[in-house]
Amino acid sequence: MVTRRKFFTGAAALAGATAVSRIGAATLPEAASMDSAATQAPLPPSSGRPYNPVVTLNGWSLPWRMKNGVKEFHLVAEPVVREIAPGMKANLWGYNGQSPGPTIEVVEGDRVRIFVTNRLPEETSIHWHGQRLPNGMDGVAGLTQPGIPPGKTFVYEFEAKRPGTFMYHPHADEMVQMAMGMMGFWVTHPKNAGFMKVDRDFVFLLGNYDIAPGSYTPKTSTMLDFNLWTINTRVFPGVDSMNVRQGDRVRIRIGNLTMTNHPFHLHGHEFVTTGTDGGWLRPEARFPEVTLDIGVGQMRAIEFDATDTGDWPFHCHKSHHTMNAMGHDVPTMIGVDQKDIAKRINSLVPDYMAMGERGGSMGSMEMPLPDNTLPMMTGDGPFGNIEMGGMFTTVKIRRDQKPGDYSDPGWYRHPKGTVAYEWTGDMPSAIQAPDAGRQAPGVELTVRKPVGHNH
Ligand SMILES: [Cu+2]
Repeated sequence: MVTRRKFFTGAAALAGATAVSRIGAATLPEAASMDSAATQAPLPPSSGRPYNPVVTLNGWSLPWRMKNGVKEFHLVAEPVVREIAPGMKANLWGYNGQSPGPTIEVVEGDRVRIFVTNRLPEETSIHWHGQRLPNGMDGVAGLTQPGIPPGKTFVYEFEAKRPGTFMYHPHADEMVQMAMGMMGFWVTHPKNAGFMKVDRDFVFLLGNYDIAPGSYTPKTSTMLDFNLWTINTRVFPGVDSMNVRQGDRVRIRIGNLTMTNHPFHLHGHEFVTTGTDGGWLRPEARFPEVTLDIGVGQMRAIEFDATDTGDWPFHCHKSHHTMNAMGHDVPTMIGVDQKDIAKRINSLVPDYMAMGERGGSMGSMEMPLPDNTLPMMTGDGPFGNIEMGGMFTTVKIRRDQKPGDYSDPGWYRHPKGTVAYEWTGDMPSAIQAPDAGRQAPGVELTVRKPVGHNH
């Protein structure tokens, strides 16, 4: 829920007070704050032009106030504690209580004023990624403005000229501040609320973190070897499902603020890309597909008709990105006979667990975990372990999901005779193929797959 924040707390109070009094405290809009990582209901506009609000997966939209025809928002850059998934919390930097920060929703043509208060221990700025605006509002510290010093509040003001999908993030000590979780979503709705209207409009940002198992704070100098791949700073099974009604036109908007690309794959349906960083695609420029690669710094909007009921995965197709920490340096053991090996190693190393051939699968490992970390592939489903983590979620399509109801309907109940089943009849007595994992006699070959991301 949105909570009222006591504006002046702790050590930042004095520094904050100086900056605020210069503007005049009465003119600062309240900075709403969120204390939950759960998906919040869409926020319908309380004033101004009408629009169809979006739903931020495991996030929320920032309320505003209208002042003399200007939409005023208040973002507070500050340290936050974000629950990555039940069982793991991270010390991050974010906005208004969470990482990512709240989604900002405005309408094409709106005059927008954003107050940004810096409660971080270093300078920051906000870049409004993708917007047309005066150069001095672009938020690049050193180039278009001085950095916002700790304790100070800066004001950004521009007209939301182009409808579409945007992001915001710092352009000051960028590697550190983005590695710590500072980012947010921005949607500029079209002036005509009927333009490309959909029944459900979901948004989320892709993020990456390097948090060693058992620790709470990301390593900020990591360039490529991240171990947590997040959907709005959550990993599966902490990512909420997108719950829709059969027949709905569904839009999903994704922004990529990680350091690599993510091919997102939808099961059971084809989608079309309808929006890019630069705006909306005309119908004749769209083509159907089931996987879309989303590059670094890009935003995409996809749409599909939710025709078939079920629990349909929507996930990054890089298998290391549907995994949580710790799974990245495990050697390949397929083809290696590990009979008795666990027992023998266990006499030297307690808790050793064999993997692959005649060992365990990653999802079935029950290793003792340090505090504050997650199993790397997990998630209890109706048929067992889902063996996923990271950038994985589902679109749940139900015949009886009410319009406007975003609550989780639970697992899909399959109609009789529509689930893969075990063959119990006779097996053919064909000649057995050689055991796939074994080497043919006389061939000497040792293959060891490289481990990690950057070798
Ligand atoms: Cu990915």
